[in-house]
Amino acid sequence: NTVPAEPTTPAAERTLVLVKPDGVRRGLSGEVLRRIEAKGYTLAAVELKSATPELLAEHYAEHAGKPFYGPLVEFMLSGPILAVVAEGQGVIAGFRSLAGATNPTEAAPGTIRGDLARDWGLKVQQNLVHGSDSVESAEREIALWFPHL
Ligand code: IDP
Repeated sequence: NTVPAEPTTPAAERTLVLVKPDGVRRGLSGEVLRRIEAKGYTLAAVELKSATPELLAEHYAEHAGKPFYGPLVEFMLSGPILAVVAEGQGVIAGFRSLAGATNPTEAAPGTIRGDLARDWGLKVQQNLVHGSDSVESAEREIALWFPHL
């Protein structure tokens, strides 16, 4: 990466990225980290984790009661997850652009989901990654996945 002309602000924006169990299983963790770094964001924390039902209940509280909630939790418990804190100005929206649309069939080519995920005919979209959607969610989710940060 080219060094920016001016130093970036110290209190840069942060987001929580998860490489979901499908991504880790398919050996795509490195590819996701590569795209985050190639875009110019900084990796502030990277840790392989196992989710718990309690953690997921908090992480996905907004989806409780939706038809895909049960399958979503089951999927997120199906294997290790790579939890990442990425940092940089605009990283919350920027990572969501890198990730692409939630539905991998609709996600644009060039995006993580558009290039690397597909519809497997399952009850839950296995779309490789999660990225926080606002400053409030990012701070809440980082505290959940990285309580020591
Ligand atoms: P996002 O991950 O793109 O922010 P959310 O709406 O927060 O999307 O949904 C959380 C996750 O739940 C999605 O990434 C996907 O794995 C799953 N999901 C969301 N909507 C559906 C759906 O309509 N059918 C199946 N799975 C879904």
